[in-house]
Amino acid sequence: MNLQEVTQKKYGRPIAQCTNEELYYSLLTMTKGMAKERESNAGKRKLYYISAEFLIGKLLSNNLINLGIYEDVKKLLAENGKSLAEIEEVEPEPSLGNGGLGRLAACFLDSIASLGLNGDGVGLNYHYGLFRQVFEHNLQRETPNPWIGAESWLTRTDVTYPIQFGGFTLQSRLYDIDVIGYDNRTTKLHLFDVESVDESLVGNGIDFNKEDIARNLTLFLYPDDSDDAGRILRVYQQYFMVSNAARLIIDETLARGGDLAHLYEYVAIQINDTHPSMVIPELIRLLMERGILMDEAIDIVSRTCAYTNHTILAEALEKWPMHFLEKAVPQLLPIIFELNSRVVRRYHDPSVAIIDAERRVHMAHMDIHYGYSVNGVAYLHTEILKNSELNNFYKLYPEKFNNKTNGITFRRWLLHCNHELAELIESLIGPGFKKNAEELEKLGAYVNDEEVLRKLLAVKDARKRALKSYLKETQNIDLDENSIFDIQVKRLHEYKRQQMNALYVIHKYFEIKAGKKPGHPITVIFGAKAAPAYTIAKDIIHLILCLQEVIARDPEVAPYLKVVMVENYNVTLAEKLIPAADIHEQISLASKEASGTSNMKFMLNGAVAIGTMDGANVEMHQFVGDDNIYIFGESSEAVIKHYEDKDYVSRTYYEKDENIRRAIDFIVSDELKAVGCAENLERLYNELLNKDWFMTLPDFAEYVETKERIYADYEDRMAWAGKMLVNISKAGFFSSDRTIAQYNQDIWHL
Ligand code: 26Q
Repeated sequence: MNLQEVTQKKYGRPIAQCTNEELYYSLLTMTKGMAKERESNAGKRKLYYISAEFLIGKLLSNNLINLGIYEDVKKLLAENGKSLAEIEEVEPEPSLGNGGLGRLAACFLDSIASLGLNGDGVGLNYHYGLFRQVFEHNLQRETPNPWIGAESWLTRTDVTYPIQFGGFTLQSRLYDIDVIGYDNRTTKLHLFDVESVDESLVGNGIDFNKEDIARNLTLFLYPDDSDDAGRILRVYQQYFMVSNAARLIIDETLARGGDLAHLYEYVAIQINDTHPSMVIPELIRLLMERGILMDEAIDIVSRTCAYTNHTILAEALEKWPMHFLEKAVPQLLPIIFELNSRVVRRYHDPSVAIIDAERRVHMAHMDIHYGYSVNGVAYLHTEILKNSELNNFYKLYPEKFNNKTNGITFRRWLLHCNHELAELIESLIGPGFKKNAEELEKLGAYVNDEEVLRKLLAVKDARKRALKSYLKETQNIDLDENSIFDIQVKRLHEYKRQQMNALYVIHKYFEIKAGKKPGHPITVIFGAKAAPAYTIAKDIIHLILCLQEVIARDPEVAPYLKVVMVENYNVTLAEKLIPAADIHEQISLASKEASGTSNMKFMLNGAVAIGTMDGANVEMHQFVGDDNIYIFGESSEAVIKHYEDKDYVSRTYYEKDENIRRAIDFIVSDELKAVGCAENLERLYNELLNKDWFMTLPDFAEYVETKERIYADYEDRMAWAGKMLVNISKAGFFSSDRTIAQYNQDIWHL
């Protein structure tokens, strides 16, 4: 059915007489119908990408692009006096992820479908997602983010399973979202829900009864750092996810004529971080229920499951207290004990045991022993896993370890979010890059072509103006489009060092007051959610919001320096911010950022990075060379050594460096306290002075120098445009199509 027919059937009106809302729901219906026609399940082995998070973003435009009808629909709407951009605004954004790991899973589904691979995603249908961030009194407050209306991208299915927990059973229900590949097949995102979920449980903010599992199980995604009360709920969620996944996998395999004794010939399971790790004992348990003996079940599952590690932060590696599992999933304990005793008997090494001396279950250890592949997400990250964090495991199973450097889908992060740039590229090198990202290399031929470079700068200016009007309309923020847009957007975490960027802002504030005016005005833009229980992260947000206010009110400084913190940073905002960036901040403490993926999105959109030798920045630097990226800071080896030697004392930097002292002291100045909360500001001041676990201060002086250099280089517009062009032309490697092709070649063998 075409759009005219759909609006007639649904609303009894032609397009021209429909509201934007009616048009959105009509396009939704039409797109779902077209997706259905492209479904296919070809291939013997099928991938199940299990993940607690799929940060999919809005789907309408992306689906229209991947169906190849975006331009036609846009034109048809325009002919009827309607704007596709306005219709897109009707779509709510689901927040089914925290950040990088969840967005990566969404990019991977797009590439799996676009490459025509046989694979689906499996996760949970959180009704309120993570949370919606609002700012009040320069503080973050959390509210629910509902996204499921009467009509949505979800399709209710007949699939339902009884899922047993300690003492009670819950009935599940599967909902599907179509994943439409670019000019290719449609695969599925399977989201399991619980039939008894009750949205009325949520009262003020995001508080709800944590004990009422039957009614709360799929209300919220647990944030990446959480209070204890909710931690056991996360265990219930994880088991619910993997038990449903395992049953679906068994049913689909049998329906396709496969036999469970050779499950690994029919199925590959990718475990996205340790959140789905209980699929290993659960699948063993279900196979044993179906008559397969323990030894064989363990062997089958070990040849089916592969594990991806996304972090080396010790506190983020999941270790569940035994009594949590005893309470929530007692049926898994005999299996986990058996898996552990086999490891203990074989290796006699407590450091590789699954259950430790404090009776905590190390999920990653289970994955490594009982999976056939362990991969990191960028070159440096995998090297650190092999040589330090997981070295004891690497020595046991060198053949299991492999690297798969992350990637992003160019459909969303170029074709959809930056039409102007995509058109310019196509006019220069033809449309081939849309299917084969490596063709972007051809842009290298234009690096000295002034006419092309001018056009590139014009595209950037257009995107900066577009961001200006969007932020004015949606958040009442005023931007100066003639200033340098210097952007840091990512989850708020001390290791990502937003606090270092904020200290630089303070430094610059003093410099401007002392008469040192920058060549161009500078706009420093932040976007970040902090986990609700992560106190220091929230204090850093508070600092940034207070700085925003103090600087905006200072007539001496405001014309030259502006701080902007956008509210509720999400995929939709990323799509507006990234194309408008001149400079992007990738300034994590070396060794701590596994990969980063926004770095790739900015690069593809012609922004220039200032960053440390961390995560995928290392590979970006290798591709673009010293002239096109601004690298600073201690090496990962040096950082790892500081932790080993425990020799870092932040106060010595404060005492010996005047700039640092002036900036840190300003956090607790009367100016800031006048707009902020003394308690929060003092806590942050003390943290930086007495602890600074993620070593902000040692890199600060070099960060300042590098910022001065990058801002100075921005003044030569032609040379800068050359850097933009080199970044775009070298971004092809970071396509998730490449990443997925490598997963398939080395791990999945579909
Ligand atoms: C763990 C225990 C209890 C509650 C929550 C969690 C939890 C939830 C989410 C732990 C970690 C996460 C998310 C991690 C994440 O997003 N990691 C990022 O993954 C990206 C994709 O590989 C990388 O690019 C980033 O470097 C990495 O930080």
